[in-house]
Parts: sequence; structure tokens; C-alpha cells
Amino acid sequence: GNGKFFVGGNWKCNGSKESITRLVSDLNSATLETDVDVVVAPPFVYLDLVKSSLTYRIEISSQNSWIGKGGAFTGEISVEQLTDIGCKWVILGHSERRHIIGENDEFIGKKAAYALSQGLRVIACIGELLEEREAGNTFDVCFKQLKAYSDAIPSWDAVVIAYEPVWAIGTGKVATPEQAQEVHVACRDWLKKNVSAEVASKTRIIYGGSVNGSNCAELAKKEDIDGFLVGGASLKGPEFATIVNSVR
Ligand code: G2H
Repeated sequence: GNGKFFVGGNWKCNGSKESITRLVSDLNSATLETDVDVVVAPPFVYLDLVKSSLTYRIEISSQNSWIGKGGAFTGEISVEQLTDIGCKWVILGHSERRHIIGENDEFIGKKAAYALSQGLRVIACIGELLEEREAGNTFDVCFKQLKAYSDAIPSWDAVVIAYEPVWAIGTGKVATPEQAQEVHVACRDWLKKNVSAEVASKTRIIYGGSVNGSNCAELAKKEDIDGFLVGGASLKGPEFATIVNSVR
């Protein structure tokens, strides 16, 4: 393993005041292993509610941020606003934003750079589509996405990389521990060659895509899987706690 185990809950566009209040209360009463960084990413409109009711044990992330300083950008949320309410992290480059909303590498890189410049830490997502995997292009796609971050950001200190193969997201089709481990090693190797040996060994690379309470333990055993980004299963407090506690 490389660095402290990290488990993020990406709630995506789910929940209501009622269900989120219940989830927060379940998380507040869960027993979480101490040696794990735990972060949850509620939808923007519930960030403040979650921040004010959730235990300090768990940090808050947003699921997106604006590319620069706030201003006349209708519908956007600025990094300054996020840090103002105590948000510590932002998820960027998620495949749903890449492939449904159409965000590209350059745009994502700029967002990451701006977030970091304001002290917001970044969960930087990468991952290949099914057809890219089948064509044997998994590593090339991941390296290209890593390079876009690398070209844009001055430092990897406040970045966690989330490898999320798109074919495994929300499909129930989790990558095997071997498939995930293979890509994590390749990414670490890319960092070593293209950034530095220190960044390669220190940067956490977490896995995302249909992680749940039953498959997390096997995945967590792999040397280069430093944690998880969890979607569906993060909406259930006890199951999310199981995933947090799968730390080796
Ligand atoms: C991947 C993951 C969380 P799920 O998107 O980022 O979602 O666990 O539902 O596949």
C-alpha cells in the first residue's frame, strides 16, 4: 500500500433531505477504523446540511467545481464557495462528467489546477470505456488522462487518483482485483517515469466501479489498491462502513 487508505463515497445525484439526514445519522453512529481517510461527496444543495450534521471524522467533498474564480457563471459553484463552507475535496474527471456532460481532458486539468491553487484537494478520476479495453487501449487511455492532469497541475501532493473503468461503473460488473491491480501498477509506473519516483510511491490510487460490502475485502488486499471511490454502496451507511473497514 501507498499512504493512508482512502475511501470516498460519491453520492452522485441521489438523495433527499429525508434520506440524507438518515444516511448522516447512520454514518455518525458507524464504527470506522482509525487508519482510513473517509470522505463523502453529497450533491451541492445538501453540502451545507451534511457539513453541519456529519461527524468531523468524515470530510466533505463536492462532485464538481468551476474552472476559475466565481463570478458571472450561471449555474456554477466556485471553489471559493466550496472552501467557504468547509468542503475539503472535489471529485474531478468522473466518467459521468466526461461522457455524459462532455468534459474533456484540458477542461478537467484546468479545474484541478484551480481547485488545488485554492487549497481544495482533488480526487482525480481516470478510466477506460469498454470498447477501449477491448481494443487493448486501457493503459494508453489512462496515461493520456494522467498526462492531462500532470500538464495542468503544479504538484500531486493534494491529489488522490481514482481509477474507475467505465464498464464497471454502476453496472454491478466490478473489475477483478487482478484487473484493477494491473492498471494501478501501470499508473504508478507512469508517474515514476513522467513525474517522479517520490510522487509515484506517495500518491494514492483508489479503485471505483461497483465496489460493495462483499467485494471490497478482496480488492483491498492488492498492494497497489489504496482505497475506493464508492457510488451506489455509499448510500447505505452500514455497507459504506464495511468498505471503510476493509483496510488491510
Ligand atoms: C463509480 C462509482 C463511484 P458505483 O462511478 O464513483 O460508482 O460504485 O455505483 O459504480
